[in-house]
Amino acid sequence: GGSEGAKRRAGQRAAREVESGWVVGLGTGSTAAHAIRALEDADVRGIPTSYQSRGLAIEAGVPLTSLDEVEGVDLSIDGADQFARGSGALIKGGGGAHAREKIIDGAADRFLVVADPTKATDVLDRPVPVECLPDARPVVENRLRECGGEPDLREAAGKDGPVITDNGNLLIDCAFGAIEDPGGLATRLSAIPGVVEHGLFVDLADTVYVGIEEGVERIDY
Ligand code: DER
Repeated sequence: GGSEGAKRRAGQRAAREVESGWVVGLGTGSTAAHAIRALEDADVRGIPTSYQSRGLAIEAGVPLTSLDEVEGVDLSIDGADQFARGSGALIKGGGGAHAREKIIDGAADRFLVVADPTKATDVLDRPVPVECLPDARPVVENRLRECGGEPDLREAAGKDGPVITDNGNLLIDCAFGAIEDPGGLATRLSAIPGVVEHGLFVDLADTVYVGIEEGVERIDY
């Protein structure tokens, strides 16, 4: 979705918040990619959240590190599939990287979301990606239905069969319609045995940068 110019403006604006010597979480997706490229000459170490963001960081010459080599994460920059304007709650996982993203985004002192205007909404209503241990899929799908969802196994492109995540698990996109209580649903999804991680990011985003026609809108939470 969203125009590439809007994504670029949001990503580049977020990258300007990075200071020398910082450890930066490198989000996944086409919007976060602009932030990674903008860090090309910065004196930072990046922690990637996927093979995709790792490859982009290597291309950009951003030195890589990992959680067990640093004291903490100063800032994380990541995209979103949807964000609720009022609360800053997110749906992430369109790129299948939300398990590692939530670890890094949650560990960061500040978590900046970068988005184009198509991601903004009043009420989250996109399907929620759920990463699931492969053998648990039947029981996870049943529990997702009990939560009022319609589970849909994410089929791969360029490979027969389902998508396999960077962690070796399956992805289930679960439609719930309008999600009036993201926090309550997030708690229920986290309690399902076999669920590795879901794409509801509640109370995590500190700032959202939205690339708009004439610049970048900043929303602080
Ligand atoms: O997977 C994710 O959560 C990504 O951040 C993502 O879905 C946003 O991707 P985009 O910036 O390419 O729209």
